[in-house]
This record gives sequence, structure tokens and C-alpha cells, in this order.
Amino acid sequence: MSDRCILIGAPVEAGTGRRGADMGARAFRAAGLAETLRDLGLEVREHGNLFIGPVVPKAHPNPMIGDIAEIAAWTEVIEKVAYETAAQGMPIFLGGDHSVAAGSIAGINRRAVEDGRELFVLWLDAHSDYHTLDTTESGNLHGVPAAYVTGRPGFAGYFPPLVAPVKPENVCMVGLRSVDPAERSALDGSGITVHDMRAIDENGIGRLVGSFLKEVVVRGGILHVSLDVDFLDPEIAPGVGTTVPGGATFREAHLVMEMLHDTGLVRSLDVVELNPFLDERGRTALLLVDLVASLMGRRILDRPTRSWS
Ligand code: 4U7
Ligand code: MN
Ligand code: MN
Ligand code: MN
Repeated sequence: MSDRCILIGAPVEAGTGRRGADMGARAFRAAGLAETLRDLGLEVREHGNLFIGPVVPKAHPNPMIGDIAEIAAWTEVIEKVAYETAAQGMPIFLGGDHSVAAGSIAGINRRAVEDGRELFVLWLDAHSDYHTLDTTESGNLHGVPAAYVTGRPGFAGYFPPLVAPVKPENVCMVGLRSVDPAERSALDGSGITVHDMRAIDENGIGRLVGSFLKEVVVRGGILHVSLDVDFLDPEIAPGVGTTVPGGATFREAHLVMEMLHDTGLVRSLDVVELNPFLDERGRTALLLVDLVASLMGRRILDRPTRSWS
């Protein structure tokens, strides 16, 4: 884990059906993200907010899809920044909706492949975001990034070509409780590890995430974490457009962050889908800042270094 965090605002909201996610990055800053990280002894570099120029609209045969040209343009910009900043520290992508992850993971993986490292992705979300452009029924492109970065077909000619897809076997999704039928059948046999809320209830989130992290350690990999705010229960995190009841609790979420920190293998992070327009007095933004702090090393008590073997 790098001692230098690079904060990158990605004010994208064309991937969702609700307005306001483009204010997410600002809210993270207002909630004191940089100061919190500095208090942990980390260096914080502010990259500012990214932007795209005007785009020429493009149609897709799926009539539900709008704004595909805009998301493609964002993906290209974010991919480049991810690739560049991954060599300088730990990029933290402040969304913006989850379509941000199409660019961040694509660019992080381009860097990993170049460095000869194997990238693993922990996807923390109520949803699997595993639609292709042809299967999405809502047409909202924050529902497709996991499919794009793992190389599912149908993106060619619309999204930027992937330099290298992430191996589905290297992806673990945790917190699922809203999976559309087309996603569900595609996930089956995809190689992606999926843990829905029932699996968490039955086994405990620590055990499930722990076995994935052990696999990453054993295989000598590095980690990208993609944290969708709706992973959390809406009772504690109301500031998101796509709330689904029955999500991760305060302690479950912190435990995952603390375990991730212990591995020392997290190289990049997305914190996406925060919608300050729907938040209550900044409480979701503040909770997320605390979760990032746990990921970056804040702890309750010192404890012996965990052995992963
Ligand atoms: B998010 C959905 F139908 N699957 O495709 C869709 F349930 O980034 C939701 O995880 C997608 O918040 C949610 O629109 C995308 C829906
Ligand atoms: Mn998502
Ligand atoms: Mn989601
Ligand atoms: Mn959402």
C-alpha cells in the first residue's frame, strides 16, 4: 500500500437514472477526506476533478441506452488517469456513478499487466453490474462496468477497447441483493466469485472476504477495491440513488476495510455512487470517509500482523 494517496474526482452521472451523483467528489472533500488521510500520516495529492469535452451522441441498438458516447468519453479519460497515477501512488477515484469503474479498472489493469502483476478486484455492491449493452433493461450504464472490465462481448465499437481484461476468476463480488435475471445466468459459470447477503448472513463477511484475500496473497496478486455506496445498508447510508434494503452493516463494512488494510495489497480504490442531493446532512459522505480511513490503516487497537498463509 502506497503512503501517497491521489484523490481523483470523477463527476460522472450519465450512467445513472438520477441526478446528483456528479456532486459526490465534492462531498467527499467537504467531509474531510484529505485531512483524515493526512492525520493517518499519509501524503495526499489532489488531482482535482476530471472533465470531458463535448461528445457526439451515438445510438445503440438497445433503445433503452442513452448517453453511451458520454460514458465512453469518461471511460477513456479515467482509464488514462488510472494508468498514469497507478505508477505514482494509490489512486482513489471519487465518483460519480459506478460507470467510473469501467475506466479506473481498465487503466489499473493496463498498469498491472505492464508491471507483470496479477490484478484482483473486490467488488462491494448490492448489484453485480454485470449487464452487457444488449442485456441492460434500464439502459443505465452504471450497471455494466463489471461486464466491460472482465471482457464480456458487445462493448466493441462503443466503449474503448480494453488493453487487457481482468480475469473473472480474480473478481469477488460481496453484498449482492439485487441481481437481474440476465446477470444471474451470466454470472453462473463466469468464474466470478459471488457472495450475496445470504452468504454473508450464513458465513460471516470476515470469513468470505478472508478466503478471497488469502487467495490474492497466495497468488502474489494486487488488489483494486470498487466500493459502491449501496453495498451499505440504506439505514446507515441513505445518500445513494439505488438503495436496496438489507445491506452491509457499519461493522461489516469496517471489518472488510480493516482486513483489506492488513493485506497491504490494495493499490487503488473507487468510492462511487454517493449522491449528496439524497444524503442527510452529509452522514453518508462522513461514513465513507471513515471507511476509507479504516482501509488506509486507522484501527481501534494494535494487533499482531496477521499471517495469511
Ligand atoms: B449500481 C440494475 F435493474 N441492475 O441494470 C440496472 F436493478 O452501480 C441496477 O450497482 C444497476 O448502482 C445498479 O439498472 C448499478 C437494476
Ligand atoms: Mn454498482
Ligand atoms: Mn449498486
Ligand atoms: Mn447505485
